[in-house]
Amino acid sequence: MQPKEVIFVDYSLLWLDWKPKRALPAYTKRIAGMPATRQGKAAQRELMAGLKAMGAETMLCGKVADGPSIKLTESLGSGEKITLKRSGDGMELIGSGIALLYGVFHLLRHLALGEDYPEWDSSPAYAIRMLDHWDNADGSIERGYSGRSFFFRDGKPFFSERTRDYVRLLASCGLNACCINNVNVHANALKLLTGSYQRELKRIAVCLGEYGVSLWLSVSFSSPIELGGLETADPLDPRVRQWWKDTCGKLFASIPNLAGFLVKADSEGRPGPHSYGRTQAEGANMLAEAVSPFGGKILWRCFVYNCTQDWRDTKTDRASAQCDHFAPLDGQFRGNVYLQIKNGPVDFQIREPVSPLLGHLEHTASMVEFQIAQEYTGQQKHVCYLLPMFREVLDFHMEHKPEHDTVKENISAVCAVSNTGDDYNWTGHDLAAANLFGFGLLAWDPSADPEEIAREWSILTFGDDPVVTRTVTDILMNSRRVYEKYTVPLGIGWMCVPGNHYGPSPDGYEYDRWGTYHRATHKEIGVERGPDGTGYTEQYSPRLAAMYASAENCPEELLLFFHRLPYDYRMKDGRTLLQRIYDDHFEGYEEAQAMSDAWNELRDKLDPEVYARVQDRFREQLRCAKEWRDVINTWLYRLSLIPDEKGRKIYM
Ligand code: GCV
Repeated sequence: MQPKEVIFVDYSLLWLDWKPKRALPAYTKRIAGMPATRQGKAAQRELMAGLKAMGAETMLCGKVADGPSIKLTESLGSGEKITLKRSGDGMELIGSGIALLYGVFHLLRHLALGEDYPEWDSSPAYAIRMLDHWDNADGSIERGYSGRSFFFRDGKPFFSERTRDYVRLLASCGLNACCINNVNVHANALKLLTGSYQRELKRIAVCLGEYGVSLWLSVSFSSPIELGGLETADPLDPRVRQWWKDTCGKLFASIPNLAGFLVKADSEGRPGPHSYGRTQAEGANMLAEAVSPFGGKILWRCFVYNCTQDWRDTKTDRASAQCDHFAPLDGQFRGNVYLQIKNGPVDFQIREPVSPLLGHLEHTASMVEFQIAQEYTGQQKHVCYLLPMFREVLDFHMEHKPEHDTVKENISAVCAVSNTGDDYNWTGHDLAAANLFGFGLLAWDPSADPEEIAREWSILTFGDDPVVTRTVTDILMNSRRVYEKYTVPLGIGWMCVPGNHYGPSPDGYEYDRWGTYHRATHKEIGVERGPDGTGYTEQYSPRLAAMYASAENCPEELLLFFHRLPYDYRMKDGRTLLQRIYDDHFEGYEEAQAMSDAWNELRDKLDPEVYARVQDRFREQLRCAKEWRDVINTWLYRLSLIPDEKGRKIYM
């Protein structure tokens, strides 16, 4: 007799690891309805498996059930809209196959949270809710902090059961698009466009499709040269246009569920239309035309700036670059181009103003790009829950129109740079999984409450002990402000170690080419961005421009983003600017200590391995927070020779 095969899953299932429930409503005993589509069938399978894991003795009943049941009513052609309604003593889910899947995950989540009849009538706010992987073909991940890629291995796309579980995780929080490779397209990844990896890509694509997740690829603008043997990638050259059309014809025919391309062009050394004297619109439109016969779309990144700036040049302001390049082109992009815009004007710092470009596109589809990979926010060694920041951005009024002028109403899609890898817990820090889960829920409903999301995530992940839930929710909700306090002050950003972006180095980027300067002297710090400075504030609507341009009216948390100020500048509460920075750093460290202590209190309430893993991360967070505190405070003291008013230790 063959030994029975045992399958070991060497990773956690995160919030999909349904816990047994003491009491479940009677309707969980029966599933009625017979979905016909692949996604509908996946919904039924997930429902069955989820209920069983919660301890229900569920059976499939065919079209109708005898007694209270969960009825899956598949209605074709209704998009992603889902209705969950109480029907007698049971529940009925009505929607297309994919909508049923979203509905099933909603039902399971709410049963796990203890709600008996979670009625829901919902459509997602955006048709594209996406994760962008910066995974390289060799399996490494640019800005990856949780292991290696599970999409690529040994230079090729790679499929495993983990791919399926990842896609389940995405669908369970409402995400429906995934770009699997890095926007910096290196040698091996170029070949994704050719027939070389068709079989592997197809497997991934089919698996994604079963859970309603479309596949996207990052492509290099100069592929016609690198792969096609042409001497140019000029978007107006007929040979280049034909090459893209032919390549797309073959690719879309062989990869089902391929939705389009993500493109980083003319950005940080990547090739793009500017090399040929063409505009960003001409570049994007050429690709848009090539994918259009297949219903494809082009996501065109707006991260275009001069990254070879001379630090002596005090006129060029990196923050202005995106608007300078893209605002004048509004209306010139084809209908299947989406401009992908980072949430802030610079680069995913812990505090930036909202990118003004998000208010300038009246006639062009746009999407906001967040980063849940914690590149500048503690690299998944520090806890930093980013949902409150994302909500601030989405709720921000751009004030160019009398109404419907918030970012969430202006954009057509959302994406985030993924924070996942092949670590056991997917995200390095166990608490970083809240960013993944939360981003999905917020992408579905941009009005979702970050605190409620944190609470739900905690219960689904750690169980429903109220002390654990309160503690974890508090840690998450405080974490961004704490991180901000002990790292970079008042919106000035950067000051991190060049290259890897972890830990303090206040002058690290100061004489470099990346355009991220603080220009601190013994008297003052910051770059003036009002009309008498770089003029960046003028990119906002008049009221916002005036508000940001005045140090007095500028929101204090952004004061040093917009202004160059003396250390003795008086803050609203009467403290000097410098004292506020000293205080923030001392307090930030203490508050990080308090978060770590709070976690330690949960020792007896959590799985010992999870507890220890997170405790380890807190140890590193505290070490690093102390480093930030002492380096920044000492550096400022050495420049200014102004001591801390409270006489705390600063090093000489
Ligand atoms: C993928 C920052 C990061 C880069 C990243 C780039 C981008 O500069 O440090 O690693 O490249 O942003 O968003 O394209």
